[in-house]
Amino acid sequence: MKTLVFKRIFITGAGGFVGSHLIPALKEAAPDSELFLLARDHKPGYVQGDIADTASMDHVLSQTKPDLIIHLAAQSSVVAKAAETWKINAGGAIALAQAIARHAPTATVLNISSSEVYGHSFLSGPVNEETPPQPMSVYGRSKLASESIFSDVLSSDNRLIHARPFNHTGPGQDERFVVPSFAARIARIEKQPQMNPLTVGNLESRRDFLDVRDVVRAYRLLLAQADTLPMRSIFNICSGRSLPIRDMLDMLRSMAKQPIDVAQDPARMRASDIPSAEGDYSRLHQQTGWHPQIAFEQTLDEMLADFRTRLD
Ligand code: A2R
Repeated sequence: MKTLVFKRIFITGAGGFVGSHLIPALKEAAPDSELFLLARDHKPGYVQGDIADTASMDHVLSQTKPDLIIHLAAQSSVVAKAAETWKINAGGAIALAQAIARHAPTATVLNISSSEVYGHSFLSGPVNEETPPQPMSVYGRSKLASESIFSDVLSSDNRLIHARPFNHTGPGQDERFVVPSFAARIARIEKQPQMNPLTVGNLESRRDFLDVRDVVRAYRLLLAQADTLPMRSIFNICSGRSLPIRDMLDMLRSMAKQPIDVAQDPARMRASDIPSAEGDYSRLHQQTGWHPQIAFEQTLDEMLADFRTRLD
């Protein structure tokens, strides 16, 4: 894959789930570049800063002067408090965009948004980048706001790419999310059969699942071609098909070392506002040739193996 031309790369949210897969990929794609990894707390090897703090971002950007910013930091949980989600996702976009416009006015910016911006539009079928966003969650609304903030606040010489990844998962994701939640609990039942059955909520929703490593490869391909993109662009990153949560669970159950029973938990039963979320990634494919490469069975198998290892 093409080497990246950027020399000073600043990554927010570097210590999160996606960051843990992206940083090694960046080290390979840009072996001679300097990476500045932002973390909220003091940690060795990281630049400390609070994304939602204007002074903090101004200071950090004035010191690092990157030519590429990858903005992963977010309140990524859909169940977090509304004010906190707005503060980090929209407030963070303002603080970061302002600092970039001031200290890195010609840098390229990859803003990681979300498929959640489409919301209600999913009810009409697969969405592409021309589909009007109609977010139905605080998270989705805050991510859509972040897109507008970057577009408005950055300098016109900042090339800006908005990525809209769909549900991505893989080894290392924490149990707040549905796939690792099932995988982790199946690994526990294997160890402690008395924990059978697995309690579940609504399994009928369909989601467009991707392996995080395919998503990271899409980011890398977009960055490799950044100079050919318009100054403002948006890309869906998705598999192009939706899978019922029930099928995902059945795939995991078929990989388990013992029979896994399933019981519905009324406390977890919520009718989904979005019965099916499916995306169209034609634009990304036309631009970069990207297709998802990792079969979902492999993702699930590796996640189960990862939780088994952690339990050992
Ligand atoms: O809380 P920390 O120190 O672990 O850092 C998290 C970071 N973050 C912040 N960094 C600086 N200042 C803040 N106020 C702040 N709040 C959060 O964002 C963490 O490293 C990162 C989020 O990581 P995850 O929750 O694991 O998200 P994931 O799955 O890596 O998603 C990456 C992006 C996000 O924009 C999602 O909304 C999107 O992909 O799907």
